[in-house]
Amino acid sequence: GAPYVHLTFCSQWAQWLLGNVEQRTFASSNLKFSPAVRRVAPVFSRASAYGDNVAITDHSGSHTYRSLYKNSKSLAGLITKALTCQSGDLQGKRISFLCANDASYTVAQWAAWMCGGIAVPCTKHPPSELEYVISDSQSELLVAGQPFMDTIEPLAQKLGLPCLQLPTTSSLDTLQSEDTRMLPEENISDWAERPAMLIYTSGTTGRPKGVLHTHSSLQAMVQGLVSEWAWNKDDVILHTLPLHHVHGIVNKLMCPLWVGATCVMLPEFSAQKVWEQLISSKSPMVNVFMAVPTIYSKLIEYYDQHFTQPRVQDFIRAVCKERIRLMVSGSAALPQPVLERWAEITGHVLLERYGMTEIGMALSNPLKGPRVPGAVGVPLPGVEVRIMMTNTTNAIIAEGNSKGTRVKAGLEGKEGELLVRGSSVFQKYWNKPQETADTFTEDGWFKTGDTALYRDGVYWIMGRTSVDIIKSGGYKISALDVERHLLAHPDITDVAVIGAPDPTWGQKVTAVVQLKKGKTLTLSQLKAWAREHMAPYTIPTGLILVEDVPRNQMGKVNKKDLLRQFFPTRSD
Ligand code: MLC
Ligand code: AMP
Repeated sequence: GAPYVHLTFCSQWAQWLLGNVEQRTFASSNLKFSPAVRRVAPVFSRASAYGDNVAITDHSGSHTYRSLYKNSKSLAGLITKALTCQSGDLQGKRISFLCANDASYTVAQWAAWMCGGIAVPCTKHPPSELEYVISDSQSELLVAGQPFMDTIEPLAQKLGLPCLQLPTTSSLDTLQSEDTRMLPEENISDWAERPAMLIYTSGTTGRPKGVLHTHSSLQAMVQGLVSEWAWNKDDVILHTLPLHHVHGIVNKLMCPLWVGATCVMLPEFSAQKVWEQLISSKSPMVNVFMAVPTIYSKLIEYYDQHFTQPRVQDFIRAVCKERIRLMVSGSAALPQPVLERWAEITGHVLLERYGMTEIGMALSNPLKGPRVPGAVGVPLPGVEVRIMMTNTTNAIIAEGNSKGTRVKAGLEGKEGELLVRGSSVFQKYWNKPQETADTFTEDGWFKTGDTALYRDGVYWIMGRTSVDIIKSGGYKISALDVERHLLAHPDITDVAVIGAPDPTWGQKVTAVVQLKKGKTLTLSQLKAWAREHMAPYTIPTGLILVEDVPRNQMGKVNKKDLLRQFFPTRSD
């Protein structure tokens, strides 16, 4: 099987390395991956082949590929009309859209692409945060799905932008009665390098950055997963993730739509609804599921509370085992107790994989073959990875692709920064040339900021290199951005935000706060204030009041010390 081949390959490379002098660089080796030339075309161009197959089911019913396509095309016509674009090709103009987790989201996304625009997916954030995304992306038109017109319309007015309202999801077909003569997408053939989507992501510094993916990089992400995880038209995936990040957009929506499969969309995550869908015998029956570790924890919690009878437990295990072909975890480290309990409950060893907004999915455990608990497998097709020493020598510890990995002699198991290169890597941060340049090496490798190691034939993610990046519930959160928000609170003088370890959430956004003299603040008061200003998942769920936030002579907080002080581990 594959793991054996992989090991053999590694040992050959190890021998090669042992027999070579230190100065021989990897760059001069023969490891470069040359992906086959691909025809690039957006996912909607495949819809006609799937005609009346059900693409999406949501709260409003079923939506076929044909209806999604036609409705998107009509909306594309309306967009070009609203922007008085005679050619029908918006040439990369940004279209921001806010839709519920249902078929309207895909219609808005496809429409933006059909008229040559860049799709900017927004989510239910407070108006100030939405305004930031719309302004930063220099969007020229807004699309509001139901029920978000009340949120989007005032922003459109404030920013002087046209705004289109979608009909309710059950009446999306009424779009087709509009006069839409411009049918732009048929005139576009140069999809490959066309920019396709801006996804906003937090970094260590500043406000969230727009990550620009081209149609080519999106297609590379999709095709890598379709081939490795054997997506096919009979698959039915249950979708419960937010639609402004790659996990929800690419892995769980674009992949099924690429192959003509069905996506069952829930409006939001609910442990009860997910269990109902997983074991329901109503068609379409779910056979693929993907989620962040927090969701698996919450599903286990629900199971332990509600499915206490052995007969019910046997039934659940039998149904999951028989019907479901693939269950995936990603976006944050999967704790081993969660993996083990999930295997007991459902009979499925979760397939853990590693990815990032800027690169899509990079590393994955195998669909078939042993999945190593705690590891994230090996590179996906088309992805090259390196582990680099983070000290000044910048030496390569390991380098690999889907065919194998070689490790520098004596350095197996040594930690370093993970670098990624390949066709799924993003093009640039929107309007941020310096940040873009800083995040790539001179020879084009993307620096992930994750610490990794390679051991026993697989890669392991050991955490972030920066303490200022927090992962909670699978969301990436910038501690500095949270601090920036909290400093605007009238009673807060100083603050340091840390990610406290948490078994369910991965990390908890915890604010260490110094108040103005004579002021008091409770966590619930802080949360209530923050709801007006901050994205919900960035709001602190822990508050520690201190006399002074400890700062060194340079004015810096040592967050590792703070973490040790307030959340000591057994090794401290
Ligand atoms: C939130 N709460 C916490 C908490 N975080 N409590 C303790 N500790 C924490 N860390 C509280 C909230 O304040 C709230 O309380 C209550 O828990 C419910 O919060 P919620 O956010 O409404 O929870 P829920 O709706 O259940 O959502 C949980 C979730 C969601 C896991 C479904 O976080 C989610 O969808 N995460 C997925 C993110 C994602 O898609 N990431 C992918 C990024 S792409 P109160 O008091 O306010 O009710 C990427 C690349 C890749 O990473 O590799 O995939
Ligand atoms: P985002 O920027 O929101 O796309 O989040 C990407 C980050 O999530 C990565 O840089 C990792 O830190 C983290 N991540 C994703 N998958 C995993 C995983 N399987 N194990 C550990 N961390 C992960």
